[in-house]
Amino acid sequence: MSKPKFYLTTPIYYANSRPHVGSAYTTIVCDVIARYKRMCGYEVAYLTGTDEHGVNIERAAEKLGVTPQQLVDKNQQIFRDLWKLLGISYTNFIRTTSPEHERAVQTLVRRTMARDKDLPPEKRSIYKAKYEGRYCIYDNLYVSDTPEPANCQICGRPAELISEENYFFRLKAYEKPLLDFYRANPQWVQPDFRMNEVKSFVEAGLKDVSISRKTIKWGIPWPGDPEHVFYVWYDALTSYMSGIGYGEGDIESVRHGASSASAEKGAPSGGRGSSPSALGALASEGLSGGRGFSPGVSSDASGVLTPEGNAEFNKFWPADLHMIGKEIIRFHAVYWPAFLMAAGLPLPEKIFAHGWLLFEQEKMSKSKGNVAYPEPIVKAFDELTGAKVGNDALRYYLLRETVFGQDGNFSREALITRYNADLANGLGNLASRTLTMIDNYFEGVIPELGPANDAMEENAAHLIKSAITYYDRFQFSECLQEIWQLVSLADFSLAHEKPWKQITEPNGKELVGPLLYRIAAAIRVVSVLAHPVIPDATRKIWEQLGQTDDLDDVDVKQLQWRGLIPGTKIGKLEGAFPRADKKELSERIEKMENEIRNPGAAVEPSARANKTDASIEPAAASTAAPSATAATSAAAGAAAAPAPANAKITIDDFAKVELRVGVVKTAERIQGADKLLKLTVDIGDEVRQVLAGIALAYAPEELVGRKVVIVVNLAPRKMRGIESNGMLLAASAGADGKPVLCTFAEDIPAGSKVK
Ligand code: ME8
Repeated sequence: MSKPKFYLTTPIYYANSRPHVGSAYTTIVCDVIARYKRMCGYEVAYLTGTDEHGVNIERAAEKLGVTPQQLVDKNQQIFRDLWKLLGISYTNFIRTTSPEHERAVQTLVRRTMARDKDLPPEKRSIYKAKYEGRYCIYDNLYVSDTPEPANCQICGRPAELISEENYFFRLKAYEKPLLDFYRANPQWVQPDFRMNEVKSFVEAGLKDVSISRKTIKWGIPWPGDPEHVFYVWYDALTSYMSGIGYGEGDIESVRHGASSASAEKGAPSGGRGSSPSALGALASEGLSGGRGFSPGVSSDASGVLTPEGNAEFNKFWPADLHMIGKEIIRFHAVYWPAFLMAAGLPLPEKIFAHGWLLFEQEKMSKSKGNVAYPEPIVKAFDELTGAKVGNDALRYYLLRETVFGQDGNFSREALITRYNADLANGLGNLASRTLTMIDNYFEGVIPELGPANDAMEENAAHLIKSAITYYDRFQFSECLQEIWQLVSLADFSLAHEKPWKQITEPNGKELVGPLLYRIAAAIRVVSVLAHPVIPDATRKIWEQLGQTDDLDDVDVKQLQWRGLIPGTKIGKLEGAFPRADKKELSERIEKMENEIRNPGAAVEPSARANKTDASIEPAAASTAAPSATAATSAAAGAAAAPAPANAKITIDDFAKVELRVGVVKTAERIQGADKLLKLTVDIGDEVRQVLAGIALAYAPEELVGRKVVIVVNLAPRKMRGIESNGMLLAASAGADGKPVLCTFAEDIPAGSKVK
């Protein structure tokens, strides 16, 4: 019998920089769902990928002096490498610069235009017109549709003025079909409160959106009008289809405008999925919700969803789940269904918009630079514990700590605490003690349970059910709490019944055998239930319990506490989760993170403390640096080593450094760091925290109100666990390199550019 299908996607991540813990979060969550669904008997397609077009990619490449293609080629590999390190079981990876994707985007727009070709121009979904408005290049967001200055509502930065002729999508015409659709599918967006937000947004009125650009060169050419390239969201969203083979079928049918007719042919009955053109239908039939655009169309043996898709596409589309962060809900729950309605294609089954991981109360984000990276966490855990536990540690922490859907804080300390408490002292310790006793007292053979009617069995049965319900609802934290109840229960039994004492009694084996069976059976249940979240350790424990089936394929819905067969020989014993030293591990992670932020410049945190300020930290060093050259080279990211005194840089090199006038608002000493001061500096549009190695030359009080020169585009970094976000410029005088701050004799406002 063929398996039911389940198709889920992560967002297609921007390839302008490397992934951070935020991007890993969504990918890990999707991996947990994919693994869980496989254990429920589904055939899973799991798509992730990289979004490789757009201005932010062009800019990032320009800054680095490479072509956009070189940049995305390099970065997409970093994403893939990370997913490998994190054991992500994706099945498809789409790059938006791939020829398959380019073909798919062009096919989708052709299909849409072909369906409209008999409609009057004012009814067509796609048309050409002049666009003028403000656009945030960092978040790829239309901030306003008027030319007046405006700041981006996501990142707060000033948006750029855009004025050009574009292709537009007539989103306004989809207000009613969308609202009808939401009404007919009230749980389409999850959590529920996000569905309400989406509804209110559409109810407030939609505007048509531009879906092409003339000024941008880095994008997919518009079919038949190559001066235009696709605007990132039409391009990016289509990756959910190109990633599983849309555009790899009969493209000629679209090219010749025959797609609607042929697509209609195979549409499943009930008119779902391949309805007539949305606008045509709107105009002529007064189309309403529940008809035409419902999610849930799956291809059957005879059904061909669309001739432009290959067999994989026809099998897996529509997606069962688009998992995204809350900031891109509008694109997924408003634009995307409208684009699909216009193309007459079925809509995804569900969109889940989760909350943000915050770092020091702010959204972790590449553009703000306040990010934690997954690689140092995984590698430092593995190195310091001598076991492959880092991946599970990170996955467990991310799913256990935050109520899924809401925002949550990320903290390295909390991660290590959680690891030690729940994994090392919890499951790991329980498994290792139990298996060692079975090895010692029963020659490594699972003992009999005996005739006893067992409360543990009842508990386990109840818990299996509720864990499955939580998984089905994506309530991961609650699910893990539930599973760990069994760990606590088993722990309690051991502590209470003390098998190491009982075994010394004359009938010791009869007493201890059933107890160890009960606990081993509980551990087996935990291994299966927790497998989607901590795949590495559960596999290890599973094998140590002597289980031979592939854990990935165990049917979670058939799981039974008594599935552990007495007489089974246990495997080779090995601790699943060795304990981690918090301080040492935290320092190791920090050091590795600094190496990522400033390649080649990392110095052991402890070693740094022993050196002079000039070598403590690049940021502090610069204040005491011998010349401005050192500051600029560090700021340009060219490792911390100063350029040779006579080396020449180009004006473009210099232009990479953004210098501004700052006004010191507060200054204070840092306990235990004689030479460092912690300052807050007003740089015009924000107040930054900056650490500077000037404490021996300046008293904090004399700095408040003083104008300084600050490098504002230097990647933030931590010193003594405190973040420094910028660098003060100073000359250095005398043999001891005493820092003298750069300042201004004239009156000059904070935020003015220095060049
Ligand atoms: O938006 N907390 O790509 P992106 C939780 N290319 N999740 C986070 C996060 C955080 N601090 N930071 C990022 C794009 N994410 C587009 C998507 S889809 C067709 C195109 C996760 O690289 C979260 O899933 O900015 C968020 O939606 C996504 O990364 C944004 O990734």
